[in-house]
Amino acid sequence: MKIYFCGSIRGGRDDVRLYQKVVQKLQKFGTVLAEHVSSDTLTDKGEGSSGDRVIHDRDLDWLRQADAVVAEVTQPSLGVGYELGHAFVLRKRILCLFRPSSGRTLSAMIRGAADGELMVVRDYSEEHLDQVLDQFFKTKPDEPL
Ligand code: 6K6
Repeated sequence: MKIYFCGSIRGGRDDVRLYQKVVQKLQKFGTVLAEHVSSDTLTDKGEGSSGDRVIHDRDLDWLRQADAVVAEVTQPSLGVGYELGHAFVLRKRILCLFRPSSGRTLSAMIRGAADGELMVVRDYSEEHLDQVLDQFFKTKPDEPL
């Protein structure tokens, strides 16, 4: 199973420690694409040796290859929203993880897209991460969560 992970880069790196935790836990379920999102050294400038076009094309290519997409959506990010829109149109299985304890309100365009089957939005707290991931990956797309 290939899992594409999305998390904020230029939207802000406040949650990078949590992204590392999510990516580490996702490795139990398959190969994680876009592991660099959890990189310690990557700042909110999101600069690498390659240009933005190369990053965009490579990430979309990985997204197309993925069987499932997991996004930590608490920190708002244009890039994550864009990736989720693509994943939705490609009919990928999507899990969006949102922490209400942040005091934020998730975009209606993400929460409103959830159907509980292909696109799932889970409000969670960090201590329940294992349960939320176990439940998503053990459930088949046509079984309600
Ligand atoms: C170089 C080395 C590591 O990272 C870089 C350069 N930046 C990016 N590399 C890879 N993916 C990126 C980069 N910038 C954005 N993305 C993609 O968009 C990721 O897959 C994230 O899920 C999402 C973050 O978007 P912004 O708008 O928060 O940057």
